[in-house]
Amino acid sequence: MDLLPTGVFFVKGAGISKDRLCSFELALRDAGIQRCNLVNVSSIFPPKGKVISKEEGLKLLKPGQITYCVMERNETNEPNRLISAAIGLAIPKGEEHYGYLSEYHAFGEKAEKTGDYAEDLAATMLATTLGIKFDINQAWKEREQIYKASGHIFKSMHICQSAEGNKDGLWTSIVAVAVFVFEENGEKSLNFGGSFETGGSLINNFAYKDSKIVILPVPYDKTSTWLKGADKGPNAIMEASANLEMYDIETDSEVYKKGIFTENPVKEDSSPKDMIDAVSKKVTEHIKKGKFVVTVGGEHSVSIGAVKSHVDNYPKVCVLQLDAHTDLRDEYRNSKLNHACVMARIKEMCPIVQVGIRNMALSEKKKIDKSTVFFAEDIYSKKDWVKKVVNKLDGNVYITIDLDVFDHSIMPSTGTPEPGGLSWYDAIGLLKQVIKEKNVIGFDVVELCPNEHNKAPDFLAAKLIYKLLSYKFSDHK
Ligand SMILES: [Mn+2]
Repeated sequence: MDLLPTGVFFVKGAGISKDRLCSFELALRDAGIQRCNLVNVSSIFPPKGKVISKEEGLKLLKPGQITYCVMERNETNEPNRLISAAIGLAIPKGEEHYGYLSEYHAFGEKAEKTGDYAEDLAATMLATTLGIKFDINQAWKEREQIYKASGHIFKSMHICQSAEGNKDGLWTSIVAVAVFVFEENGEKSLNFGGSFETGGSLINNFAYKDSKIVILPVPYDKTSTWLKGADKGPNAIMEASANLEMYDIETDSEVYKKGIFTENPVKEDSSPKDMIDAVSKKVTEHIKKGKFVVTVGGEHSVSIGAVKSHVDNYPKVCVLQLDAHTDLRDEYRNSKLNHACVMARIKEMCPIVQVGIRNMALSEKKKIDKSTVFFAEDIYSKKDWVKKVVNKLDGNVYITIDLDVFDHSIMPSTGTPEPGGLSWYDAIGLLKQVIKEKNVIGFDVVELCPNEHNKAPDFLAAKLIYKLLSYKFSDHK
């Protein structure tokens, strides 16, 4: 069982009763967590953890669930006695290091003071583990500036509940709680086989700085035109990747040793444009740090952002598209950013070569450049097509793979399955040659629409990614 929390949310509450226990229960009710079996744990904020809203967090809890939390409580039956309880949090920059939570309670102290104290505790604990130099005798507000200026601490915060003892001497209880959550969807890391063997948990085996390769999941599916479900693609590929052998026979290599780091998924989905901008921003960030980025969709429109980053950061880029469809419509369903328009947008940025095409509209026929389109039926009947494709590619090559390029017999899990597609060996034969002869600078794999009763296509997608990385990064050519 993987018990690495993906984040926390904060709640607080107060309750009054003639019984001490009842007042505590009422405080939990006020906080909204009375339905769970709460387990107090010590106070580490996990690497890559996120702070989510109370509303989001409460939705994840089921009645009776064993729920891990860091809780501080306080109580009194002395009339008018001021009580407070707080939880502080300090999160480091970067995703490798853990952060700290802290519990603190006080009597006769206002909420703000108690809250600041708890936050100070958490930040100072974190500062000591990060080696930040500071003077413990300085006031919190001054040290807060030093911590933040160090560039190591991303954020600190606190939550505090205070109350005055009931004037008639009833018990007054208060709680401040950080509740840990374990989100299943899209939160686990793609690990391509690594950490199950050693620890059983799905965390990155390699620190970001030691990783040559970054996997960026983008579980986006807002513009699909037929079957929905591409948003589940990245997670299905992640699950399948855990079953890969890390040794690749053909290249006699273990490419994971170059370091494969899986990013948190890009979840921006307010509009296609916002999603594309968010992808582009993330990919650029990694390219600038010298990483080779693999973007995992999601539907095909996620590629627009990924291609843009590569075009912006590399000279003379050309895109090799493997797809059943040309995706060259200028506009579809009132959107220029629909997944049916992806290549029209990419073509505005750089030259393209299209492979595996076998379904298009008459309007698209006018848009294709016959010299750079390789229809599936031509591939089926010709022997030297791989060479011809490679010869059309000029400059740095970015590859976008819509999984519906594969024949629907081996890849039925796409939003728009098509008969007559490429076999596994057709596809990897081409890709191997392209990677051997050209400088491939990045790629994406999109449009997996998983079917829970057939895992083979999920595995195909995971293996395809690993295979391409093996071709790219092994010395065996
Ligand atoms: Mn497509």
